[in-house]
Amino acid sequence: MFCFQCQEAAGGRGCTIRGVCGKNEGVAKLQDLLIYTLKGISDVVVKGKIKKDELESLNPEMFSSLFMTITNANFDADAIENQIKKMISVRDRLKEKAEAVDFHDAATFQVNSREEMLEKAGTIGVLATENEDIRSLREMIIYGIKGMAAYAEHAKNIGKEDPEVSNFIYEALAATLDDSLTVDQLVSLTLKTGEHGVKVMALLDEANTSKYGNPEITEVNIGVRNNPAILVSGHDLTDLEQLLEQTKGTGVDVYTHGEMLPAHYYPYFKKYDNFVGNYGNSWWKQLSEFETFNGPILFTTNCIVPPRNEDVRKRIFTTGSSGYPGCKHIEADENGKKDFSEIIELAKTLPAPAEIESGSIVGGFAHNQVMALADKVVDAVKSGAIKKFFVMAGCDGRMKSREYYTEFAKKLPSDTVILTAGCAKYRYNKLNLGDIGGIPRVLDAGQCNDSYSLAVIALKLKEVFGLDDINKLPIAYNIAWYEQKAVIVLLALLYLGVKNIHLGPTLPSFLSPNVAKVLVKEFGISGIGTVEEDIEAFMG
Ligand code: SF4
Ligand code: SF3
Repeated sequence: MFCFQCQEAAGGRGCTIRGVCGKNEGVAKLQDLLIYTLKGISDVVVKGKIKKDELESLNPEMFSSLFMTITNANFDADAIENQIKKMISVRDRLKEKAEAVDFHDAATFQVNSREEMLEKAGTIGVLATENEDIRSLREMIIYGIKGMAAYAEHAKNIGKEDPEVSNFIYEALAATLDDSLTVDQLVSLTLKTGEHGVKVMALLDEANTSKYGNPEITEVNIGVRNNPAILVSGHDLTDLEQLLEQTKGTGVDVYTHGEMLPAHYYPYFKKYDNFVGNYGNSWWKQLSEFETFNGPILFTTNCIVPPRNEDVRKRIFTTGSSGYPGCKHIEADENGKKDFSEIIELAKTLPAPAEIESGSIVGGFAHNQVMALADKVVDAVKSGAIKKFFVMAGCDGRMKSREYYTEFAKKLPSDTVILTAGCAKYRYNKLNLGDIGGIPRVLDAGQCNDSYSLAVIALKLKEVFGLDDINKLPIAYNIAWYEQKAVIVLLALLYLGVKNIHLGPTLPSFLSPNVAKVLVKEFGISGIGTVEEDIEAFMG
């Protein structure tokens, strides 16, 4: 196996024996083959000039296949094998409708058993592209596409689609098979990926807010009540909605974990009085936090940490693109309905969660809420009460070096405000950093996809201050990344023209030295240094 798609890639180079994430060689190879199959489908769609309406039923399968290969989303070899088989048969049916052309091997290969799949996978992985710059760009595009597909899937679950996004996914995946493309062409495709990243985040924002209302300032309880309860993790709000509907009046409470925290900011979910609060912290703390939670856990997406404790494993359920061997997977019916009764029944037999924290945290600063405070914010900037905003969106992770972000937040001058989104926030959202004239110093917009809100806020401020360049705003970007959704967020920011982003805790292993040079030269991207030096440089 060879995988270097996330920030925790072994030795900063790539995982070769087993993933640091816990992914074993078989799963890694099957994921590679699934991606290869999707490239083959894209080859058929693009070269075979498949009509757009043929793609309607294919799009959601593409999204969920891509999503299954995101870091920490799906560890279930059987589920991935089944998806490969399904996508190969989809591919072959599609070929019958295609105008006859020469298709790539990805569109024609056949495998009849797990063994044949693993053998084939050994020949088509990341390292099959020999030129390291081409490999770097191809992979960066593919990782961006994975993040894009995840967001497209959430939007689709709410009934929103953007054909430009789905069409681009085929176009870009097919391009990663094209040996005639030059480095320059792939660089421009990378930016085009960012352009579609903006589109998909806008789409998901529209989907979420049209269905669940605009996030608003909300105090979220981080303590517990004395009822049996279910913990829901991941990013999918439609799963949460169904779970809340089904637990209503059952005496079973629902808590969020990790990236589901921002669900509390939406007006729609406030009507459920069994929707109690957020339990615990970011994804990587789940091993201990699931133990003390006591009740069942529902994963709607990444990030899953392989459970070590048998008792906890028995309480874990997955749905959507997530999966873990030995954990029950809840499928949707043809109308998207999911039956969570087994989880609810299990919850009733288990003790209430043990308290690990108490009090509350505040969030809900997505674009609409911040715009409602715009006068206040603009005045604070004009009067000098706020000197600078720091966008510290992105992911959290296990590495010790991420303590940098807590220290950074603590040491920032008191006339600065942190704008955050994604699970990166857990590094500083409980520090009590105070407020500036009633504006909290940590403004959480929501999930990683709500980084879109931070971009909207920046563009709005640019307008208000009458600036011709987004980079003239008093906003600095110090972003933490882990998995591929952060890749699409980053590419989206680059597309929007944001310069001088600091990216940490380490730069991606998938950047070849030459590709890294392009990012430094064209966009001013850099890594992180020490907290003191970085703050000085940012404030100077
Ligand atoms: Fe390694 Fe990350 Fe790939 Fe897992 S996803 S195998 S940790 S590079
Ligand atoms: Fe977090 Fe996995 Fe990236 Fe969605 S939940 S930001 S790491």
